Amino acid sequence: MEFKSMIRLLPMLFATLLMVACGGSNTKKNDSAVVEAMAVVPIFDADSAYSFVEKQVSFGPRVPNTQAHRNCGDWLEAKLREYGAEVVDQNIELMAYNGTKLQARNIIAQFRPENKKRVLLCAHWDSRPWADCDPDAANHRKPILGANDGGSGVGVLLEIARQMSAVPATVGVDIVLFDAEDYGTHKADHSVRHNMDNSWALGSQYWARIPHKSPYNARYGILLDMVGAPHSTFYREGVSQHYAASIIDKVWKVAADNGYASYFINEEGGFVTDDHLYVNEYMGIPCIDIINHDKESENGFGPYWHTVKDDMSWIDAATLKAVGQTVLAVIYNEK
Ligand code: AHN
Ligand code: ZN
Repeated sequence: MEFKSMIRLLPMLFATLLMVACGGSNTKKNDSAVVEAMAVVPIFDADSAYSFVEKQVSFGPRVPNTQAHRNCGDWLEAKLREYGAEVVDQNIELMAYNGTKLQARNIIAQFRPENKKRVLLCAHWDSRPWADCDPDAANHRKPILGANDGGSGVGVLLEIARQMSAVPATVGVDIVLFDAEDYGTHKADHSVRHNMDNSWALGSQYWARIPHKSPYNARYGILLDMVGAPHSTFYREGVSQHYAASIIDKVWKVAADNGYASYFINEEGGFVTDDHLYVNEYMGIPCIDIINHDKESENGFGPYWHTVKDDMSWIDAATLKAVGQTVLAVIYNEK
């Protein structure tokens, strides 16, 4: 046998050996069925994910129409190409609720684009133009760094991309980084005519109407939003529960099996208007939102949320690990 094809067989061999090693009480006769049930899941490197969050934050606030936003977008695309994805972007002008024209960019990274069996992973990469929840009113018109709100989900997805470049998953994966999620109504603008829920998630609203490929399909989607705060708690978010309860079941079970039940709480949380809403509503693809719900905080997301404090001090590698390892296990178990 050629050495190259040996290497390709190694994961399977390893899985078989594992079965032999731990199979004392296993009475199954059908070895191939047993091997099939075992997926080799890469080890998510939380320090690497952390550094990807740090890198995004180093550009400054990634607010549409700013140089930091353009620079970070270029870096994200280059990184995803480096990890072997076929990357396309949607450069679009989106109208914010206040009439501002946003030069926005959805970044779509396709792994194994020829594969019909696909899973969608997504996060928003922009950061909010205003710290309108800051305790200090002097900050209410300042942009946020968005280490957790934006940076964390993208950081986890970049590390998953890096892992897929080393050992591809069986299914095709699309990593979609949405722009202009966080340009929703400023708290002080509550009386404006445009104060409505669809002022948020502009990039995903666009993509869900006009995807990069038509028709677009995926078995399901997983959105990551605010997945880096220490001791985060992820509940069964309402929109996800409504459209994609079985996907929550699957992901929360994998999390528990991997020892992350203290993060993934098997109880209902509130409804959140987020990028997944439009993937569910417009595309009909069941999509869940893994989003930190902080029951103790006033706004429900955490004391840093939409404040100038959303910096690296709110990023904990242990939380990135819990989320990243869980999502990796979910996609590497797709056949
Ligand atoms: C609303 O506050 C309406 N939705 C929260 C979505 C969001 C904002 N995620 C991150 N920042
Ligand atoms: Zn936000």
